Amino acid sequence: MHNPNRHFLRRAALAGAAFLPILLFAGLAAAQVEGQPAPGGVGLPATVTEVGRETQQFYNVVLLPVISFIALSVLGLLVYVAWRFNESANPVPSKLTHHTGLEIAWTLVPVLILVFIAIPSFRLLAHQVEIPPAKITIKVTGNQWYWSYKYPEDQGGGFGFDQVMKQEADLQPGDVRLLSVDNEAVVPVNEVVKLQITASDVIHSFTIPAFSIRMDAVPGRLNETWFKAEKEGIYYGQCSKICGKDHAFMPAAIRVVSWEKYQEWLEDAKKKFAGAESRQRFAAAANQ
Ligand SMILES: [Cu+2]
Repeated sequence: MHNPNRHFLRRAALAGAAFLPILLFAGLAAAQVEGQPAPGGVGLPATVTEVGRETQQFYNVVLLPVISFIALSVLGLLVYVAWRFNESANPVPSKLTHHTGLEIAWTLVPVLILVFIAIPSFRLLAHQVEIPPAKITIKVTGNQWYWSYKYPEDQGGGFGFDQVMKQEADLQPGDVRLLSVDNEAVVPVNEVVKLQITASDVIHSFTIPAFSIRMDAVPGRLNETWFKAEKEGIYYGQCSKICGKDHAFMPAAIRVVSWEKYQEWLEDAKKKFAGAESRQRFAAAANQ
C-alpha cells in the first residue's frame, strides 16, 4: 500500500544530505590562527606543511563524509524500521531468516568502503613515514615535564637546551598562556627537518598540530619524524601522552625563520647554551 509518510522520510533524508556538506565545511571556513588554537575554532588547525594538507584533505574529503554518510544511513534505517515495522504498523512479522543476496551485499559493501579508504590512507602513511633527505636533524627528549633539544655539531650546532613553559608571571605581550616557553627551538623555513625523539623518564608524545606531526617519545627508543614548514612563524604543540602531574604544562614551541635568521640564531645559541648543563644530565648525575 502507498504510504505518504514514506515521502516525508525521503524528504527528511534529502534535507539531511544537503546539510551535510555545510556541517562538514563550516569548520574549514572558520578563521584559524596558524600554530596555536583560536577562540571558536572548529575543524582541524591550520597547517603549514604538505603532509599536513594531505592529512587534512584525507580527513575532510574522505573520512568525514564516509563516516557521516554511514552514521546518517544507520540512523535513518533505525528510524524507518521503528516506524515501519512496529507492532501496530506490522502485526504479522515476516518469517524470513536468510537471504543470500543480502548477506553478500552487507559483507561486500563494507569491504569496498574499507578499500576505498585504504588507498589514500596508505599513500598518506608512506608520505609521513618515509623521511626525505634532511638538512637539519634535531634530537628532542621528553622529560617530566619539559622538552629538551640537541642540535648536532656537524650541522653548525653542537649545543642543547631545555624548553620550559613560561609561568603566568613571566608572560610578555604576544606570549600565549600555557604555550609560550623560555627557549624556543628554531628551524629554517622550507627545509626538511628530521626530529629524533626519545624520552628520559616516562613516555611522552611530541606533537605540533600545524606540522601534522605526533610521535611518541619512549625511553630507550629513538623514534623519527620529519616536517618541512612552508611559512615562518611560531608553532606550538603540547605533550600528547599522559605523563604525570604536569603533563598539561609541557608545551613545545618551534619558531620557523629564514635561512639567514637561522644561521644568526645558531651563532647566538652556541654562545648562550655553551656549557649549559642540561637539567636532565644534572639530574642523572645527582642520581649516581
Ligand atoms: Cu609529557
